[in-house]
Amino acid sequence: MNSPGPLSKKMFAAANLVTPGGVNSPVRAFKNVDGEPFFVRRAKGSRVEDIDGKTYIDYIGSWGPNILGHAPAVIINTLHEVAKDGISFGIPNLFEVKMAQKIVEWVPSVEKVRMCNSGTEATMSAIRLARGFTGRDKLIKFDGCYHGHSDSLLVAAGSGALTQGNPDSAGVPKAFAEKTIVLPYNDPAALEAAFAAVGDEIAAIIVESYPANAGLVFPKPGYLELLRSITKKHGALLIFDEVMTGFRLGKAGVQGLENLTPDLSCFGKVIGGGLPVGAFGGRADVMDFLAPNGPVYQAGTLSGNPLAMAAGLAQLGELEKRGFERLDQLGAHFEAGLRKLLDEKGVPHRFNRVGSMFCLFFTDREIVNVKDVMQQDLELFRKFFWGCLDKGIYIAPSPYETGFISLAHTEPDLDDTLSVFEEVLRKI
Ligand code: HOZ
Repeated sequence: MNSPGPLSKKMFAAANLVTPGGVNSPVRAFKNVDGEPFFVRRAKGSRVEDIDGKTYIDYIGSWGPNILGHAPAVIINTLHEVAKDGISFGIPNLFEVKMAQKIVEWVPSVEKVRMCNSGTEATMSAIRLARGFTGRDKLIKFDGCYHGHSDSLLVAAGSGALTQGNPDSAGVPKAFAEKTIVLPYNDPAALEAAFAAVGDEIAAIIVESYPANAGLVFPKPGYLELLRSITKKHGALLIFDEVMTGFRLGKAGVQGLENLTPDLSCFGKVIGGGLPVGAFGGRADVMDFLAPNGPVYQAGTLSGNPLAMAAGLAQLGELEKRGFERLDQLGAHFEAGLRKLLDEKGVPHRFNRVGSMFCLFFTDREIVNVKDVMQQDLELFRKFFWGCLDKGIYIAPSPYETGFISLAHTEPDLDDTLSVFEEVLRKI
C-alpha cells in the first residue's frame, strides 16, 4: 500500500476510526491508486504542504474553486473585512444581490439566479425546477457525467462514483433511477432514438457542458447544438452543468465559448472563492416557478451567506483583470511542453485541454466518451501518479479527474512539473 509519509499514515488510521473510509468525500481516499492520502497542513499559491513537511505543486486546487491559487491575499482580506459585520444572517444581504447581478451580467442565458451551497444542490434543484416547470418526470443524463450526489443523478455517474467502481449508488430508489435515462455521450443516434420513443415525457437533458468528471471529454462538432435543438423541439429544457467550467473558462463558461443558450445553468466552485457555494439560474419564466413566486420548493439556511458571496465576488474581480487570458496562456505553455515530451518518449497518449483545465489519458484511442476513458492504461497511470507525488507534484489520485492550473502557477512551476513527468516516465 503506497503512503506519502508517516504522520499522514498515522492520521489516516485515526481518521478511519471516526469517519467512513477516513475521508469526507470518497475521491480523496486514493483508493483508485492503491494507496492512502496525505493530510494537508497548509497551502499557499500553487503549493500545498503536508503534515510530514513535504511540499507539492498542486494541480487540484480544491477540485476547481481555487483559481487564484491557495489562500490569495485578496480573498483572505475580504473575509476578514466582511466577517467583522457578521458571518451569516438568514436575512437578505447586499453581497448576494451583487453576486446575482454579476452572474446575470456575465452569463447571457441567465436572467435570474438562485444561490445555494454546493454544485450538488444546484443540479438537484435545477432538475426539480425543470420537472415542476414542464410537468414531466423523465430526465436524460449521459454516461460518465457527474452532477453531484442527489438521487436522480447518481446513475452511471463519473468522478468519485466511477473511481470507486460504483457509478450506480446503493440507496437510490429504483423508482427514481428509472426516471433517469442514461445515454452514451457524443452519440446523436441514441439521443434521437430516446426522444423518438418518449420525447413528450422528458423534462430535461442535463449535461456537463464539457464533461470533466470522467477525464475531460469534448463534444463532437454539432453535438451541443443538437442537444439544444432537440430539447426545444420536444418542449424539454436544456440544463448545462457548468459547476466545473463556469467562471473558469471565461465569463460565460462553455456556453460563451460555444455560443449556446441553455434554459438553465448550474454553477459552483469558482464563484465561492474557496467557500461552499452553488447557484442555478436561467430563463426568468422558468426561475419564477421557484418558491416564493412559484410552486417548486427550494431553500437553504446558509444560501447567499455574505462570506461565500464576498469571497466569490473578490475572486471574479481578479479574474476580470485579464485572468482568463493568463490562464489560457499558462495552459497552452503546459500543453506545448507536455505534447513535446510525450511525443519524444513515444508514450501512447491523448491530451485534452481547454484554458486551465486538462487531462492526460494513457491511451492512443480517440476519447469520445467514458468507454474510451476506461480503456486507458490504468496501471501506468498509478505508477505515474505515485512517481509524481514522490517528486512533489500532486495530480488527481484518479484517472477520471481533470487537472486545474491556477493564476498562482508560473511558467517555472509548469516547467518543473514537466521535468518531473520526464523523469517519472523514464523510470517507469
Ligand atoms: N467534482 C469534484 C471532482 N470531480 C468533486 C470532488 C469530490 O467529489 O470530492
